[in-house]
Amino acid sequence: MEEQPDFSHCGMAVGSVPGARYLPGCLQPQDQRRLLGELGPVLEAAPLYRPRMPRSGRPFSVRMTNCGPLGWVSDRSGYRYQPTHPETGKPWPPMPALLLDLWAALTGFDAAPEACLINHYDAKARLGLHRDEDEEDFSAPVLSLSLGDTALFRLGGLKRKDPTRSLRLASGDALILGGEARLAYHGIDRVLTGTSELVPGGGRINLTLRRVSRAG
Ligand code: MD3
Ligand code: FE
Repeated sequence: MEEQPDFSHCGMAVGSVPGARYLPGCLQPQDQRRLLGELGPVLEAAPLYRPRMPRSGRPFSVRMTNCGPLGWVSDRSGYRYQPTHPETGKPWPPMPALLLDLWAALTGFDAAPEACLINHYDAKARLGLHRDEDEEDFSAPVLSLSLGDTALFRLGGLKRKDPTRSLRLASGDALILGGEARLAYHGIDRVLTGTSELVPGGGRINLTLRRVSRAG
């Protein structure tokens, strides 16, 4: 395999728990366009759909899809990872090589990500405060990449009632959640529409790369 640059030491600490690293402007506009271009065929093979909340069946305001061997889904029966798209029944498309390279370069983690959740936010979309805890392995970090409109992101602590801080996630920003921050509460309060021209039709796309099963 080709030698990858190592950025795994970069990024500024954010929030009250150690292990969260924020890399504003990590992706240059040209990299952002390239990444969006690689998402085109992914979104064609695995269209964005609207998940539903467990039990209530209430629809999410965010539309989602996945790439990689596993995808995160939510429906009336709960949250889980599965190898197929819930509406097409087809396997999730593979993760673009660029994403695998960014994971290696930014996290330095020695096993490949298994799931890339693709979230699409329009003007009305929000994501309530939650923890990412449906994975089997919390020793791997989570990598988030933002494209398009800026989001008001909230990062808290390990308990729901811990103080939170607000951060603007703009197009090209990366966030790495490792260590204790892996289980920190977080959410998207809202998206500032019209702040980017990148995504056709407007809005924000967030990519969340995760390991699901125990590595090695
Ligand atoms: C902090 N997505 O898909 S990304 C999610 O912008 C999710 O779409 C948001 O939260 C989005 O689960 C936030 C930033 C993020 C991702 C994972 C985290 C922050 C995190 C895991 C632990 C702590
Ligand atoms: Fe999350």
